[in-house]
Amino acid sequence: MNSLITGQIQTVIENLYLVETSFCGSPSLESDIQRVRQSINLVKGVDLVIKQPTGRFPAGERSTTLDTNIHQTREAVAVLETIADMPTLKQWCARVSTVMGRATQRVIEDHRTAVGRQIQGLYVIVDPEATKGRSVIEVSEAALKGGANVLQLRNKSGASAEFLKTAKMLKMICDDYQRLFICNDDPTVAKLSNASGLHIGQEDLSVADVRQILRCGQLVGRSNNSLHEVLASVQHGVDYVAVGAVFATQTVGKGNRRAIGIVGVEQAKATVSKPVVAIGGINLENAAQVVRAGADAVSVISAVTMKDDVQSAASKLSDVINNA
Ligand code: TZP
Ligand code: MG
Repeated sequence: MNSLITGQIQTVIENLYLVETSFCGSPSLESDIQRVRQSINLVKGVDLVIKQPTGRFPAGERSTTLDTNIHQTREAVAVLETIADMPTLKQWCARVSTVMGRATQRVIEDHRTAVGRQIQGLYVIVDPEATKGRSVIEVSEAALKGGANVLQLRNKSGASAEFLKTAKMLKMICDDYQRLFICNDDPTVAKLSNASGLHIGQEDLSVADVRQILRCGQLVGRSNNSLHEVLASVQHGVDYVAVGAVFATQTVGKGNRRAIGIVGVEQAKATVSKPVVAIGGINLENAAQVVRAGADAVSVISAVTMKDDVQSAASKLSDVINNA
């Protein structure tokens, strides 16, 4: 066997080993990687002494290292597939590719779960129709200063070029504050602005459709007005569920939205493991009971963006939410 092939196999094996030892909490994937790595010894004509790197990575570096090692494994396999002419070696490459596909999927899911954990506390939606004539940027920045953890841009009437421009600015501002920026409705704007996620409603494109447009690490959240809708959203693979209207509201044309009440929040929280965002008619007076009902995040429009002092309103509300 020529030394180029031997070298590539060695690279694949070493990277497989690093991927395997970096995966914690996924025993089945770990053992599948180990099996495919060890099975190189069964490939006819391959006779090499496998040197194994030793040691695990510090926890903090694990995810970036894992990404790199998966990428390097896939690249080395691609080279090997091109230069190897032995059928059994080609079959081994195909098995490595399959396992690395699963590893990639797992890394993406872990990443979205970690970002999803930041869907908590005060979640402010900024809609140019509900800012009392002030700019979306000004209102958003005040909400962030006041303690909003998540900011969503909602724009039902503006042109998409303007929507994208504002989304890009808000993403930069949210990055400065280390908060999540979520884009409403439009997966293309969410993708181009590199938003942390996209929020869709029941009548928007499906979760599967928007995932085809979004970057793989971006979250998808969806609005739900019943437990049935919540379950369907989770089934379709959303990263968080919004439930509401909790209380009746007149904001942004939601006057006809059925009020699900505190019990609707409790039911959602008891049923799903994804973060639950409560929305609709929530204010300083009722926010604590919404949190006690299990909401991970409390989403509001008028209780923050329609107030004269947006920062102070956000600050008081986030205090209530965080202390509930
Ligand atoms: N979805 C369900 S209720 C609602 C949306 C967008 C409006 C929330 O606004 P407010 O002022 O917090 O009740
Ligand atoms: Mg929508």
